[in-house]
Amino acid sequence: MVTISKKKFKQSFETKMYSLYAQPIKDATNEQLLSVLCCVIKDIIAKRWIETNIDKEKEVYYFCIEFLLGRQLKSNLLNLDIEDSIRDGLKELGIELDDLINAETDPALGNGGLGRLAACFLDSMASLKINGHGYGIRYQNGLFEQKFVNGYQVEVPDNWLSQGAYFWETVRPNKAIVVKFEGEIELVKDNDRLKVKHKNYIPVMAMPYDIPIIGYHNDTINTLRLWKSEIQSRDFGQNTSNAKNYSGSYEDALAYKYYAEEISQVLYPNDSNYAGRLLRLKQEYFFTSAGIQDIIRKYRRTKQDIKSLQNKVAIHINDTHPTLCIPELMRILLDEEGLSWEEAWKITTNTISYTNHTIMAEAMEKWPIDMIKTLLPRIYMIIEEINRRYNLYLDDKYNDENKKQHMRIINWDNVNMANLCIVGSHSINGVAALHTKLLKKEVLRDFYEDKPEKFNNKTNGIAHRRWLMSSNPELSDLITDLIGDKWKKDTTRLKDLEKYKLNTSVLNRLDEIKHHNKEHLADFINNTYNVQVNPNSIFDVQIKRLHAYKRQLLNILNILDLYHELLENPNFDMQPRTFIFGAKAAPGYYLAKCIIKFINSVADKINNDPRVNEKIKIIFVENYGVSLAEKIIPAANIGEQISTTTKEASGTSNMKLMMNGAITLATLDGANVEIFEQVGEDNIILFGLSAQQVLDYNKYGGYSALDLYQSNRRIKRVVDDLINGFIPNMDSEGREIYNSLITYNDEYFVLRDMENYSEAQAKINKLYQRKEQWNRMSLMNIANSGIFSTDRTISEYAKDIWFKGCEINEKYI
Ligand code: 26Q
Repeated sequence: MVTISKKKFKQSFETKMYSLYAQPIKDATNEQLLSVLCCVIKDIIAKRWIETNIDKEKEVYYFCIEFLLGRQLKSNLLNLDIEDSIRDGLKELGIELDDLINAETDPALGNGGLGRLAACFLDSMASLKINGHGYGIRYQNGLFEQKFVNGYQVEVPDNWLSQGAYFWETVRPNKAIVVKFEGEIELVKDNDRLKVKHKNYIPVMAMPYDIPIIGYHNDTINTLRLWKSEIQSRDFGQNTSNAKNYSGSYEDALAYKYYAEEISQVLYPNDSNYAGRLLRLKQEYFFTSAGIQDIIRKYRRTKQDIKSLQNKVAIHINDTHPTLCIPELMRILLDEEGLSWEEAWKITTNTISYTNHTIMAEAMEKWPIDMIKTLLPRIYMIIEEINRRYNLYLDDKYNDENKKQHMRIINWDNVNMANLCIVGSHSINGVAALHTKLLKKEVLRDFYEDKPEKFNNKTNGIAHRRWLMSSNPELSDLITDLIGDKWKKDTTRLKDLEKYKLNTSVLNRLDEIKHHNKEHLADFINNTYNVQVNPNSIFDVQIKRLHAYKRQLLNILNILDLYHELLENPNFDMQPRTFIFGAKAAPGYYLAKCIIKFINSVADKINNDPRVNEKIKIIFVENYGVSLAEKIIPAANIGEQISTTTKEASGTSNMKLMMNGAITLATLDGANVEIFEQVGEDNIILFGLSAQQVLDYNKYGGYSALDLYQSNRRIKRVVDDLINGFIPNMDSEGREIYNSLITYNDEYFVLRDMENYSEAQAKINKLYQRKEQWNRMSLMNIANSGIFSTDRTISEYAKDIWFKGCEINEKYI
């Protein structure tokens, strides 16, 4: 553990300020002060960062095309246990730590759940002392910044590097790697063997930028290595003699620069709809090839037999985006290490494991073979051979043509990436119990029946250090006052809180803290959006990407229904509510954007109607992301987890909200099922179709949205509002939503679940009035949230997947 005295800290801070900026502290901007502070912290950790890198045990490499880190300063200070001394030291220098915390950019190098999960995993791997490192892409532009203009989402490029640099990163030019695109493959005879020669390829340099990942109160400092794409410059001594020969013209040079730099320029802003864009495929190969080459280079330095790779290295691919790890590792083992196919295949499959994050067909990656063949000729040859051998296996084992079609890696001139992952890895996991069950029984049934031992569940989690300790310090302190601080390292201890469930003064304390958090959020909303909200109202929160299956539409239609009820009957018994939405839509997802416009328009109408103003407020926060989540979640009374059952693989905002004492209002989808199992039926509000009902409707039909609309007065009333001008300026967007519900028969069962949802909301209305019971539910949620720490998730990955059968596994049992 590091310690730093206040005196030493102040000295280092001043010295750094002079050497970096040659100016006195009093003249520095907050950004400059922050950069100095980051440098001082990096100095403090440098030695241990180096030491962690001297590998002693098996290492885990977590490949993910996005890492949604959030701000790092506060979380680093917490994990290093130096927040107090640094705060005091800064104060004596006339600097407020909180100003620097807020001056940090929030790197948005991810879309949502998947990228944030990857960030939580890094935190937990370091905190559990696992040598686990991340590999990803250093996008020049992260996820777009969202602005609302007349209620419409407008996307503004994110420019997180505008301060010139990211203060936590260290660039390592000596570790740059060349990634080869396009060109031709020649097989040359070399004695008895065929040697592979890649000619006329386009070399792109992958430049590593390392970010330290600091473990909680331990000496582990892992690395997140993000690759930036650059032109290959001659200085780096890698042999590229077969590279494409440019004529040397100015145009050529510019075209080449553009080709290289484009690759890490921007994060794709989709989180559910795969569009087969060439640039995306370049990104996928770029970071997987750089990462795999990096791993092998490091391994070679240990001088161990390449055949033992699996004993020293575990490679995890997060969803199918890094699938090309599989043929890339094969390529190196075959072409560079000279192994036989069988040897290479065994090492590859034993090293690689894969997580699936979705069952939605439209999100499944399928790449046209022509695209892969041209962009990655050698990789395509290897995929073809994997496919050929797998087809032999299938033909030998099965007669059912349909089944075999389904399982092929190359099918209809496309490479099915999920199938390649399943075949090329030793472990396939889903992200919540229900999701894994659906994979086994429905989506991947044929593969499961073929190799059941490969399949397993790893229910997601959240980093409780960020999502409770750091973002909700008051609650965190109360918990420690009540049960001591062992829960910080073992969150299952939160269960000890249950003994206070009848203790009125503890329940009141909990209520007070929630109220403080709500006041803070209300101030923020008032200052930022100029809307007054009442901290005594119920804060009802839905924060996640905007997608039809997540059903923000169900939420807003119900609000509209409440509005009508209130207008009809001003004495309608209703606890005041503040509905809070935060969501970005993929820029090309038109229906989602229409829903944003609709929510904003309804908000505009209701917030400005004095007849209901005391009862309902709607806030749609602009540019929802990690930093906003940290403000909103501690203040939530209700977490809306209302996806169409079967569609949400897990969800993770459900866990964050629960851990902060919100009551979950949910369908039995994703990890909501497990939340329900943890808290019991008294402490969660459920509604909606069951998974089986949804599966049956999808299989056999039997649902008519039109019938429902025609027969239910209240449903008809709100659906008509989409097109009758009741909500102003909604003409084409309202029609689009209306059509999705009525013309296209409500694919996500919004109307089908509407009545049931509204009953659940009415139940909440009643419950909230019994304050003590409500607070007890809140306490029970916190007390039973421990299992949802990523510390639990990661120790399961370690035990069952990465270190299975290894000596160090004992640590995780
Ligand atoms: C694919 C191809 C081309 C461009 C983009 C993509 C792409 C990018 C991101 C596809 C999907 C994603 C992200 C998916 C995601 O976030 N899934 C969520 O993962 C969470 C963590 O497991 C779950 O909790 C959510 O249920 C799941 O929706």
